[in-house]
Amino acid sequence: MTNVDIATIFGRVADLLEFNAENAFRVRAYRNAAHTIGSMVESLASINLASINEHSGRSLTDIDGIGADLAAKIQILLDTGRLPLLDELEKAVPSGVFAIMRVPGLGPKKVKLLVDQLGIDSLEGLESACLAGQVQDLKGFGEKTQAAILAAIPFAKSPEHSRLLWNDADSTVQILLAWMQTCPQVRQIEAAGSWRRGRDTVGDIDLLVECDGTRETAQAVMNHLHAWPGTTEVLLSGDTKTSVRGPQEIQIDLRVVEHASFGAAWQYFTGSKEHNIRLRSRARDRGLTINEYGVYRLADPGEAGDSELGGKVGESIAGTTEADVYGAVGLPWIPPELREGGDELLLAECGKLPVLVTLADIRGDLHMHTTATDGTATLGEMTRAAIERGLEYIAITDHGKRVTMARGLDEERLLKQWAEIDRLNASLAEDGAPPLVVLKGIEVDMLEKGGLDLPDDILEQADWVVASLHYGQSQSRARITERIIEAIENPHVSVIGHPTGRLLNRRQAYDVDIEAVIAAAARTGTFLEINANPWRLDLNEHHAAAAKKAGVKLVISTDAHATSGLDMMRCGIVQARRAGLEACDIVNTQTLIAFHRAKKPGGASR
Ligand code: DGT
Ligand code: CA
Ligand code: CA
Ligand code: ZN
Repeated sequence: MTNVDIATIFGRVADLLEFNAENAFRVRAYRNAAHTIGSMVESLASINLASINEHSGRSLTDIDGIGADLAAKIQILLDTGRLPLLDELEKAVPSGVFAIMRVPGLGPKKVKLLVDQLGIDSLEGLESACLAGQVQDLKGFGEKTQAAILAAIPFAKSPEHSRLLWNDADSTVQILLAWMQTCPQVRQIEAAGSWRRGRDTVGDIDLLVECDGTRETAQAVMNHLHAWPGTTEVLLSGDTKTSVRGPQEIQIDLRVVEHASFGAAWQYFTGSKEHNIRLRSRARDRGLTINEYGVYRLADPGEAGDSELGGKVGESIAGTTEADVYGAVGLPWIPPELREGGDELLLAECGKLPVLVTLADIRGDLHMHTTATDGTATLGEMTRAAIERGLEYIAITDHGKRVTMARGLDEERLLKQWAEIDRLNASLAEDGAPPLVVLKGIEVDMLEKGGLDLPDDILEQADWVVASLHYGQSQSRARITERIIEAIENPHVSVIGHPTGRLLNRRQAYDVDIEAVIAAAARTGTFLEINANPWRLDLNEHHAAAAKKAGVKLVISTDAHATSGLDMMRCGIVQARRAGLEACDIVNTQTLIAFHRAKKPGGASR
């Protein structure tokens, strides 16, 4: 059981408890636990092992939001791989319910109404009920909701839903690499495919192993994958290739290659397909051919057809490393995040590849929540966690008062929090230079009718103002764009949070003229956020690249709602790298002094 498996199971329990209208606190406990566990880097299995080992004081209950009851459930899951509570809940619920819950906007409560009142038990049933106009008559639905559901059904049915979030795939990749390294026949192992390119979602995991080239060792390597505790099914098993099903139904493809071909295979199976097509065409222009085994001189270049092995293949000139493969066609090595078939070959050719931002460049995190609103850790706990992660500054940005569900802060509570931050900074600075500075921030909401949910005379006292749009997401494109540009034009707003509102696999972006937003941000010196939450990754790589081109600076923020959420910074970094961003494009790579200087003049001066 990986963290992701356990988080998925707890999330399911929360959905089903809510579906059954059980106690709201119990629902929230499971949902929070799922959230925390899903974003933890350290595995629950290893914490559990450490706690069994007498020398260590650590235990599962040390984790935010995990009490004795949940810890016991985690232990059962780690021991048996099953949770009796979930089995029980699932038995009592019609099987189509889970598919219906995937429709954006249909939470467990609404699904319950559909099931009870209309007897709907599948997406198809839901579709015909919408077409027959039955759904709009249910309490809390209406004509608009019915139309929205109908429009969202293809989205719920789409194969995109079988794609894993990058962060989930990444957890599985890390565990797999560690497992495969325990196989004595493995000389080298790497992961390729969309995971390596850092796509926001991953269709399947591609692994590449080098061994000594005999049939027996290849078989031993593949058997080792079959014996992995995460493998649930062997889908295919050939001489040098095998596919299995792993956690969260993800398919894992493993190929065994020889030393001389490892770099070529790694390059080939990293893709993207478009990138490879362009690289091959470049090779052909030079009388070469590239395939997954290496780069070869074409014996008769004139006959090089369009096929991958077109032309007579001659002498091998590269294949052991990726750098050799690119070098053979006169290019420097290209970072995987850029290999999408855009202008990367051109940039590589003229020596203009960007020096992509890395996690080590990050000095601050400028979007996070505490127990004052919907976070699970206190101001002090978030601060300590940030210091442990080597950050130099953070901004506390709890919700403004519009977000009533999260007990959003009114003027009085916000000023109280800021006074607490002043005291905290003073105590951090007691023994000389403080390890970290806490900035007084707020995440204000752009109201449905326009304007923000806190007044300017409060915002002008903030060090940092994130403005986000959480409500009225189905308004027209013109209206939403207008609301966001109004916020951008407010001199106190430093940055627009998760500018398009998308939630991967769950909710499409709201309809917004992103070009107009970028232009307004450029005009006013307002920053745009790359929200690092694995569900959001918003701005996406295309928008972030467009923002850079327009001269807008970006901020990569975790939007952490728990201490473990701070570790999601790396997901945002991957997205920024896909956008071709360098450290100088990202505001929170700056020192605190430079950061204050870079901010919009309307912000508070210190
Ligand atoms: P995914 O798994 O859907 O998230 O995306 P990828 O990019 O990982 O795609 P996948 O797993 O089908 O294949 C991995 C890489 O292998 C892909 O990026 C490029 C390479 N590849 C696979 N099939 C072909 C092919 O038919 N032609 C070429 N040129 N490359 C291929
Ligand atoms: Ca793949
Ligand atoms: Ca694959
Ligand atoms: Zn937030």
